Amino acid sequence: MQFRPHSAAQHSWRATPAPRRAEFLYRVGEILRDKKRDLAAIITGEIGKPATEAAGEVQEAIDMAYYMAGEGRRQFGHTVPSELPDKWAMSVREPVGLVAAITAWNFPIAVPSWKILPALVLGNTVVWKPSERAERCAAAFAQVFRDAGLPIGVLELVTGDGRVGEMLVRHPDVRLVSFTGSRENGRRVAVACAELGKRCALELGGKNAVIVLDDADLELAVDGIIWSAFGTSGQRCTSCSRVVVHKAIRQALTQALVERAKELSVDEAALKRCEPAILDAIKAGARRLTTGATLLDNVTAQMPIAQEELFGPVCVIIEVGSLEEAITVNNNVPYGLSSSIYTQDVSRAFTAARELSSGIVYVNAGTTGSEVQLPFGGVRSTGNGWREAGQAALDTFSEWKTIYVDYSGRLQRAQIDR
Ligand code: UN1
Repeated sequence: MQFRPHSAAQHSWRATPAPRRAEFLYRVGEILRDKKRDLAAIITGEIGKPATEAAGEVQEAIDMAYYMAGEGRRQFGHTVPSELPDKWAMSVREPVGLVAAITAWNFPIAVPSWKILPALVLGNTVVWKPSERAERCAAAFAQVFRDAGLPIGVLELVTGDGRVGEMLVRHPDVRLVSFTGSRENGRRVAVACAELGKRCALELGGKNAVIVLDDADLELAVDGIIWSAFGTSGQRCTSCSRVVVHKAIRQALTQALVERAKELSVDEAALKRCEPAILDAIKAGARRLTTGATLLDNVTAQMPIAQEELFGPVCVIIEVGSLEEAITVNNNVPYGLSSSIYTQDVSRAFTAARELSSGIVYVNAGTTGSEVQLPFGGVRSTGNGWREAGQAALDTFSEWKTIYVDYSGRLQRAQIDR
């Protein structure tokens, strides 16, 4: 057994006023800001993320630290009128308890920050199991919390493979599992949590699409597609892996994308993992337009390459004849994380924003680039309803307690005494 939760730490952390807890988060934010370059270098060294993107990822953790620190003095509940005289009615947030955070390698600091920081400011204690591919990043991020003076036992780092994750999920003291990873593993976490009566919050994959309508600003669309499909070598859960383009501009867009994709270099190992799926697609009639940052056309919406997440620098081009068809193509995949539409027409933009079935919609921007102050997460197989970031994260990492205070000095019966 590698992990023994500190119940004393849990009690005293829970009893620490939230504004005091938040002071640790402000310090975490300051240390992250001061060490931004060093941490980015560790990310680059361990997982190969380009320096500017690694710095952006640390910035996302800084943003989350300050945002959630602010929640130390908010965490609003509701105070509402009672239906009875001389009776007070209100609700407050309480911690869930011990949170197991299980995270992937591709955002080894930002995504853990989405879990750890809200969990802590709400009074939970956390045990964190990072991906085995990002343990140096995890050690460096955990050190930031120690340097901020976080009391011993409030955040524990445990390392190891999936068996350690499974042990944490099943650990009797863990009340909430916050998991980012593959759909298969997420399903296993969900099944175990259902059996054990635990809350689990899942962030699984994506098969995100950029829709380009015939009235779009093509140059802008090309920039957005190239960045969101091939940035991070396509290894974001928000990466664009489908371009859904109106037939009137398919040729022009494809040509421009090919020109730009040819100039890029990508993570070869990630591409290699995608090769079998690319070959299958070619057998099924797809045409490979570029090697390296890989674009394929002659792809239909139902082909496996247009349905399953590859998590690499591969993007397919699907032709459609209308906005309605584009929306149907966008929505008919197992995942629903991030969708984007390029159009200059405000009616089509708002129609798409309403009809696209995904947790995040971008208008005239690619599928990546979420900010910490709004919810992050998706529908269907992408998640299970809970969200990270924004005010929504407060719901994920807390329980509501409703408190009634009757100061009438007599028996008052709700619903009956009227
Ligand atoms: C992820 O890929 O797991 O919107 C997170 C984005 C980033 C977060 C990605 N802010 O692409």
